[in-house]
Amino acid sequence: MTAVKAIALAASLFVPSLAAAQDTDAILEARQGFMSLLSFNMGKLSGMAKGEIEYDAEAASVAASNIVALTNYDIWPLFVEGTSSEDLDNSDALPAIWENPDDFRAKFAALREAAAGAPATVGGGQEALGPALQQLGGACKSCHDDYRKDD
Ligand code: ASC
Repeated sequence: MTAVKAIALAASLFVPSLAAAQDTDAILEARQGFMSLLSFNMGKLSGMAKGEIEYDAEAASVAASNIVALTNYDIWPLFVEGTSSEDLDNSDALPAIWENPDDFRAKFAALREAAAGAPATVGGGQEALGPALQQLGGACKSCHDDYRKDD
């Protein structure tokens, strides 16, 4: 092995622990896209709850089912170390996520539990939306309070 190769190999051993610069953009894009999908479906439900969107039982159930599907997505690979709000300007993910990974995962699991019954509930009439949204929004907020940087 030449000295140059040895140095390159030694250097490469340090790289895998951090997201490569090239990957970071893709990770953030996917992570923020995931959050946008959650928010988009929450927005449908809250629009109907407020009367800004006409209530439609089927559309409400679809939005809630989409939230269920999203909560079954394994988001942990999107939370790669080196992508916190202290590492990147365009990240709102607080470093606390990586300091308390079990709690972070438990809070996402709580959203999954809150969402589980929602498709049936929100199909039951416009008045069912408020309580369902309180449950879902409460789970969103409890995680954001600890792990998302304030705007
Ligand atoms: C949403 C959304 C959030 C949560 C949060 C709940 O619809 O985009 O981030 O609900 O506002 O408190």
